[in-house]
Amino acid sequence: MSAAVLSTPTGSWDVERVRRDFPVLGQQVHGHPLAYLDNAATTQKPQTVVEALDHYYHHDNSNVHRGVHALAERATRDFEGARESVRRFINARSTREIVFLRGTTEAINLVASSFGQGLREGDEVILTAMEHHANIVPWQLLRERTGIVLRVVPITPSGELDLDALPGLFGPRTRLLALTHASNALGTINPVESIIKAAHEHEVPVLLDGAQAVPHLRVDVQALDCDFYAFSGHKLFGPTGIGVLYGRERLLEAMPPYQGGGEMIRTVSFEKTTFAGLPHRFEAGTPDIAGAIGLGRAIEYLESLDWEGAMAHEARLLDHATERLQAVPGLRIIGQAHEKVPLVSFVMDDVHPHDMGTILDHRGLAVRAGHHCAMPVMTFYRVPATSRASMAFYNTFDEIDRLAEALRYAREMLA
Ligand code: C6P
Repeated sequence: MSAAVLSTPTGSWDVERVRRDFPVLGQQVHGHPLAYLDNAATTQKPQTVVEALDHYYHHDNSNVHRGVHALAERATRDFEGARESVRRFINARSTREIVFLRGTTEAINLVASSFGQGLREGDEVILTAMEHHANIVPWQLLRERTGIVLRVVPITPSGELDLDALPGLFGPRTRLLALTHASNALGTINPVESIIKAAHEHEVPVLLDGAQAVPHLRVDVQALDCDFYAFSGHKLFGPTGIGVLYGRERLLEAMPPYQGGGEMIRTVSFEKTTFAGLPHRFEAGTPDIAGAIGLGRAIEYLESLDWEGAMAHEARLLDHATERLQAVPGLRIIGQAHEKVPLVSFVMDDVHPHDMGTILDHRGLAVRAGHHCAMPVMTFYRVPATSRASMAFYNTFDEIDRLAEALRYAREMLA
């Protein structure tokens, strides 16, 4: 993360105090203290989130929007309260623009399926070469159904978007630009403000995949002026199974429902069904009530932190990790963008990332090995997989030092 993203240069982030909020971090793995460096896959949950889930199931468990009894009213109040927390967190104009779904994947599928119904053969959608499969495959499925054309912004060897190529990709049939705010495989933070501006000059709406951005950056959908923003609760210190699609109200209003069922209707007869208003029209069936409440609590927890201090700490962790890992013989960092979220993807000569992951695990270091659901990125760098250490504000410099030392050991063992 560069200084441009941060407003405090140093700060006094009390990492030990914050770690006490996450009891899971205190455990030993294979006889070593756990160093959890797989935060891009999923983040750990603070105690307060676990307590919110526990409280909900102990006291308030009920379906929402249906009952008139006390439990149903409490569940509905807290579920809708969580929606308001999400709205505030990303500064959406209205809770009508906040759709609860299972995660980023479902949010993008919703847009591809519903917004996609308005697309015709020959219409174009622009993606980038650094997308997660969640922002590729739904568009390919739409292509199979409708005959749309996909255009792809290439990437440069440093792992940044080749923005010189972007103007040439807009055309009279461009209907949407869908790109990641931050790459899960490279860490790159894309300059989305200028990209959105360029797209809007062509009257093209923009969807941002925010799965890796929301845990690390302040996201303000009005300031960004994006049209859709998708993210997952579990990467934001909340539960799995809950995610969010932000959609500009005018666009959501014009989109047909995604799934049919209860909750999303106003009236049903065999002749005709009318649909509920936003956002319920896109939330068919019983939602993940506990998950939404847990996400709301995660957001309240984040709001209680010194966010600038957290970001400054993450930036220092990234600098430290980059420096220490670069010094490991035979190690190559994949993704050296100027602006990055705190993750380092790397390969080591003659060592398969999966073997690497196993060695690290035996030293209590949790990293991810694989293609990270970003196979086009792997193809670009001509590697089958990478190892990836991804950090959060509760990680320590000592954990990074342990990682660097274990990598040297792994090289001696395996290379
Ligand atoms: N990336 C990772 O280890 P879901 O699974 O719906 O919560 O999120 C999908 C997704 C979409 N976009 C990006 C940029 C992502 O990083 C992810 C999830 C995890 O990198 C699991 S593959």
